Amino acid sequence: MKSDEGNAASSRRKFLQHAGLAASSLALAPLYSVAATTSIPVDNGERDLIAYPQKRPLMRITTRPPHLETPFSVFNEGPLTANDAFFVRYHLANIPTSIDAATYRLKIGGRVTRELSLSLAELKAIAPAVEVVAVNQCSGNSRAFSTPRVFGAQLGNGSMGNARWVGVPLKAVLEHAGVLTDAKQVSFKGLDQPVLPTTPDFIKALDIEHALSGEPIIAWSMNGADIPFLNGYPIKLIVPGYFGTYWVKHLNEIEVLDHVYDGFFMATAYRVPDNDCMCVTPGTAPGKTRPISRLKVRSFITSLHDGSVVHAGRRIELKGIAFDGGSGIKTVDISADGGQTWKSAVLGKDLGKYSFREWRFGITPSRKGELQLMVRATAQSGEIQPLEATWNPAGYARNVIETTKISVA
Ligand SMILES: Nc1nc2c(c(=O)[nH]1)N[C@H]1C(S)=C(S)[C@@H](COP(=O)(O)O)O[C@H]1N2
Ligand SMILES: [Mo]
Repeated sequence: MKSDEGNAASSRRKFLQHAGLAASSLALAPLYSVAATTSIPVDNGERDLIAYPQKRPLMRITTRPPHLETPFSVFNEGPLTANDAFFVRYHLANIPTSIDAATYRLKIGGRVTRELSLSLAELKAIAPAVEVVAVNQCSGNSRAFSTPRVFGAQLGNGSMGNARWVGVPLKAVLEHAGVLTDAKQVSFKGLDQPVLPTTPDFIKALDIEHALSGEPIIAWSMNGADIPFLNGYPIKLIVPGYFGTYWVKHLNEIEVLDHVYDGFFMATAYRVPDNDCMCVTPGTAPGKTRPISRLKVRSFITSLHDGSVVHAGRRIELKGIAFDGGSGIKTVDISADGGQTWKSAVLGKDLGKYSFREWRFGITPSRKGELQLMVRATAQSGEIQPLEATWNPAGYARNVIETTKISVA
């Protein structure tokens, strides 16, 4: 909330110092060489842990552009994901390496009564700041577990995170510009650019009703600090309940359109089968598709992982997280018998319907040997996680009930 331009400028300097880059550099050099490696439980699941500016060592998926996943143990640290541990995803290799907060402008144009070019100070003055705790999850989170396997970045479960965002409602900014009555959609673009002219630019769009709903916000603060450079400094579109693909980083152009935006990242990419499960028979192609939208309900055990060892007769407290697309979490249930019987976990503090919800569950394993623990969340909307994984060609929106296999010694 206090991120005035002085802070912003110092954050820019810090970024450059840490990066050891001149402002003209194109590629973002990692700070350290490979610190260590870790792995996710799939073939070719080894991942280097690399520290980028403002980030602790994260799992590298790609280098150019940087694509980093959060090591899963981070989600046991608390319901908010620390800024230095938050995952990073870009599509275009030409990402900014230096941003000057003093000259930064957000342009609003298209079907509006007056075009705007707002400085950060003007943006912040448009309306009182609002705050939301919301999960940013990549559509392809957990894609590596799709069977049959699918193309695309082989993501484990670390392309998600939960943060407290502060900004102004998108609605207030659009109303300031004056939306014309023929408006149908609003498009959003950030500072990053394709390297080749043939590569489509990363532009996303929301329906005008959604854009004016008061829900999406243009944020400048993440967990009480400036948004880290790689997460979209100085401003990012926050679309609570929606997949991360709409959360445009380094947001600098908003356009109100009198038609449905038909660029590559809406019309071709980030689409799901047009049905409730967003799924098709594994290995087949969908007929009709639609743009991906709301998150599906999910839950994870965070306090134990596959291979953890516990002791027979000794009580353990399981801990984890659950979230959905914005109705809020109703119940989290645990099964220790392959899904035949379920017992309710105790829900932690409610940080809002778009947030991770922590849960806890006490259990005393009695028999030695392997123990499979399953976790299942039910949303306030009634949506519940499926026992069998659903499938679609892009591996989007995975939300099968997770099973953690531990050893009782
Ligand atoms: N400018 C810009 N914004 C972007 C993207 C991008 O490539 N460029 N990728 C989107 C996708 S697909 C995801 S999952 C989120 C990731 O946000 P993060 O890098 O802050 O974790 O950013 C979104 N916003
Ligand atoms: Mo994504």
